[in-house]
Amino acid sequence: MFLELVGGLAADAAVNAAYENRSAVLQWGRDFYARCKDGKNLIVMFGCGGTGKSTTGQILSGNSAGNQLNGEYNLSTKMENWGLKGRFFVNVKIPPGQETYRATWSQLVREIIESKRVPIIINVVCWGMHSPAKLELSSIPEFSTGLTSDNINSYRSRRLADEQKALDEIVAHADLFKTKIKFITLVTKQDLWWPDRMAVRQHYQSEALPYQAAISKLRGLLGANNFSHEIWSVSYGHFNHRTIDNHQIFSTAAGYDDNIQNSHLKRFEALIDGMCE
Ligand SMILES: Nc1nc2c(ncn2[C@@H]2O[C@H](COP(=O)(O)OP(=O)(O)OP(=O)(O)O)[C@@H](O)[C@H]2O)c(=O)[nH]1
Ligand SMILES: [Mg+2]
Repeated sequence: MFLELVGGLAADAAVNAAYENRSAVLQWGRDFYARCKDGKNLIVMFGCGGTGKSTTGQILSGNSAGNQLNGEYNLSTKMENWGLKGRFFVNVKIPPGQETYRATWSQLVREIIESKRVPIIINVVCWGMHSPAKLELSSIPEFSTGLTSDNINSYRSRRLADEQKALDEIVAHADLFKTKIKFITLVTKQDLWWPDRMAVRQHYQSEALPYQAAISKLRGLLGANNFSHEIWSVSYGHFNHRTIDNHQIFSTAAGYDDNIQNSHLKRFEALIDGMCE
């Protein structure tokens, strides 16, 4: 789910020497889109609010004009559709993740079922480091007693539980899918959790824990021939997460640099490229 620091990364870093960060991320999206635009895929993204779906979608669809990658969180309230109106065959659909707006999820499941394209489902998670919507610290229940490391942990644990619930919702719809499903778990926000990456890997990859249990259930329901699962992680920048009254809940990790970021983006590109038909 991420590159080991020794060996491979240095090699990748050399390959990535030309990648200058922000514009490189956007260029990466444009390159991806240019290659995949004549394919037959429908890329759909699920996941909780504030995990990075819109950001991923804008980048993957090469649509960087409106996306300055400035770390601002404008939560989505409607389905976003980054396909260019029938001109291209890669269509990126992103329903909003906040629970109040999730009615569109069932609409999306219907579209997947009716689509003649091969669906790639990306479940976007971020180790519970969901962006706080534009809220003051005191209005977030976990922080009613202030910004302490215990409170940050409980904010994150609750969101990790929400990520699990969101995955369970997809699993609950599994019997409706009548097509092969390519499934990616994309863990965004490496820049925030990088020092804890072993714990992150454990959470999403351990067969003994609920995340993989749900993936196994999905595989069982769809049949191993109709389901593939890959897990990867990325970051789109170095964005601290703050409340509207400027309390910093999550900070970018010291030591997380552009080479790590670009190497992972490249591998993600290769992964999704390989899935696109
Ligand atoms: N630090 C960091 N922040 C990120 C990353 N990816 C996205 N973000 C930030 O996370 C916030 C939420 O991203 P969005 O893409 O809007 O999230 P979403 O999943 O579409 O959220 P909803 O629309 O509510 O469902 C934004 O402020 C992004 O800039 C990342 O890799 N690292
Ligand atoms: Mg969004």
